[in-house]
Amino acid sequence: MIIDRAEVIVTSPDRNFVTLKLTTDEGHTGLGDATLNGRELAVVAYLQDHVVPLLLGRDAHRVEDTWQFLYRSAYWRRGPVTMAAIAAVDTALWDIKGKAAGMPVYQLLGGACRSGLLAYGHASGKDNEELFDSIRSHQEQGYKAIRVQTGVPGLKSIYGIASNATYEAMEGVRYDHEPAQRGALPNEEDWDTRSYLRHVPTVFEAVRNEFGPELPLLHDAHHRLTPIQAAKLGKSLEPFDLFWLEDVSPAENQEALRLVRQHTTTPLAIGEIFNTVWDYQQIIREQLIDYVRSAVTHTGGISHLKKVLDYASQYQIKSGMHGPTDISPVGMAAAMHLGLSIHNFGIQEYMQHGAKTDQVFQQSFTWEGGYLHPGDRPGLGVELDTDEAGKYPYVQAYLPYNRLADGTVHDW
Ligand code: EZ4
Ligand code: CO
Repeated sequence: MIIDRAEVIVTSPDRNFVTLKLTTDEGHTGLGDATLNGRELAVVAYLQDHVVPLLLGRDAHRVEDTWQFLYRSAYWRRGPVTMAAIAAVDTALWDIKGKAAGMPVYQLLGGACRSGLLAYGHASGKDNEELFDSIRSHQEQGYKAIRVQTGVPGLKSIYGIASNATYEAMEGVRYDHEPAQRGALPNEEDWDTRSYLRHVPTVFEAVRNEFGPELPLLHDAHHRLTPIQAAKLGKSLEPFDLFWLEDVSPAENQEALRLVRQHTTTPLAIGEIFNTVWDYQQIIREQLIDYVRSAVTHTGGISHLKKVLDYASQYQIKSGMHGPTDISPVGMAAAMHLGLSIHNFGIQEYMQHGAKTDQVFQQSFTWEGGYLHPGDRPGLGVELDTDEAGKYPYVQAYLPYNRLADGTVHDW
């Protein structure tokens, strides 16, 4: 079975998505997600100019060999652009293999280890009152685990608060769960670590008082703290029994987490911006984290993320795959097939896509009682409607960035 067509499809129904579509001489098609939020066109060029010409004529069944060929023959290894491009090829080949075998991808990965995937959603509010409403509305939608983000007194606009979102979809509809803003320049947000560290524990105390001890709660510090500040936050949140605390410090400094770990038993999740097992080598080996946050889309595809998670499993570290709106329905499906088939699944992030996105991508997954399942269609279970996709051309969009009160650029 030979790859005889490879197309890179860019569409922006509610936000930008980059999708690789491979077609074989036997007529099977496969999809892979290559969306890199705010830098989408770099991956398009990498795929179109340098990868597509190498795929034509290759044996579509050789998933691992194609991965190794693309990774090693480039000579320049790793990095988000390269690894998103390789991920898209890998995912599309798994999709094709599933269709050729007449089986959903999770069956090819060893079969289901559970009946569904516990998922968490994003509740947020400018203040506690708005937050509580958002938590209740997530519970009504079935969510059994909830991420909590709030505004901080004195700061105008910070990451993760839906009601602050200024993102306008093409027809003027606010798209709540989306930090990227359409426009020629990134938005500027503000940040003050001391106010944040004082405020967050009061929010979790209020949430526990209102919702009780059972509800699994998560929080994302989004890379903004130094190691000692991160340690302090983990310690101050211990009474509120978090499911995890995410991205407490800029994760490229793997050793920083040793210091955090010495001070707190709050479980740590990291890795949404990582792209290979090498980014995790030390923190897995030294057991400095509890959850691996990588998405299939940004970590070399199903083949490579499975290796990361198998390695993590030796240390009782579990999956917590990234699932924001910038992971396309194809990337989400890939995550669900992988999550269903590994033993060390932890939790899946699940933010719902917009209605137009769901028209462009026809999907087979189910969402019931707080659990996701990828469905049983052969392959990934996602098809892309190219006519629908064609209605929504790429729109420039950037993630915001932070400045401190004195004007210094800070981690966003
Ligand atoms: O900021 O996906 O845990 N989720 C996150 C996300 C990221 C965006 C960046 O594109 O941190 O909201
Ligand atoms: Co995050």
